[in-house]
Amino acid sequence: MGLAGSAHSKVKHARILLLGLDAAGKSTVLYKFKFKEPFSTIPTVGFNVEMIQTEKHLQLTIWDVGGQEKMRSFWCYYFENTDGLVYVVDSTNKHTLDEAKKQFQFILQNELIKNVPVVLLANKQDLPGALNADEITRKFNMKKYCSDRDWYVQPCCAITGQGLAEGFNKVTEFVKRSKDDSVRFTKQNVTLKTSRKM
Ligand SMILES: Nc1nc2c(ncn2[C@@H]2O[C@H](COP(=O)(O)OP(=O)(O)OP(=O)(O)O)[C@@H](O)[C@H]2O)c(=O)[nH]1
Ligand SMILES: [Mg+2]
Repeated sequence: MGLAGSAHSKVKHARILLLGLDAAGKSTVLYKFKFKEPFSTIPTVGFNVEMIQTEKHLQLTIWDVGGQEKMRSFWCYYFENTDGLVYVVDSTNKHTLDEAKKQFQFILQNELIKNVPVVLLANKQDLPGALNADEITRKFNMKKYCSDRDWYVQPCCAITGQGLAEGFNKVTEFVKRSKDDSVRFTKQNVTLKTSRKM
């Protein structure tokens, strides 16, 4: 895990995976955040990918993978080298929340996603009956299932764009922190190895 960058550019790149069940609002999130304009979507077959610069020196490559049932078995092919996971849920749909939780926990168990920071977007907050961030946190058992990583639950509305900047700022902060930690860890390892030789 880490940020990629070229020797000639100061801009680092992080790979962000945008997952969630079909109709959770992933593509609406992606295009509203990128273009700041209303966007009408169709169900994603395969994936969409967009690059968005969230900071002067950091570019996120965001992979939005279709969430229909037949697509979910392909999610794992996108896991490698992921720096941050953004998981989108339809906070109003009581019928699909259990399945959304099951799929979420299944993703977290994958070795390739181990320790990858998570932002859960509690989407569709504009609709009546939407569970709020606290309710989603409890429903998804975040404290237990994300105890090995940075995590955050951000309420949002992909139609108006409310909450999206906050959600992606959080993932940016987490990714940068995990990069700093991995550099520190590498340096520590080098020091340990060097001191063992002496
Ligand atoms: N009211 C409301 N509708 C939303 C919101 N976000 C998305 N939608 C609607 O939800 C529907 C599905 O949105 P998509 O972005 O296509 O969902 P998706 O998660 O990309 O779905 P797949 O591509 O099938 O995995 C669309 O009709 C959107 O307009 C929201 O915050 N509020
Ligand atoms: Mg889509």
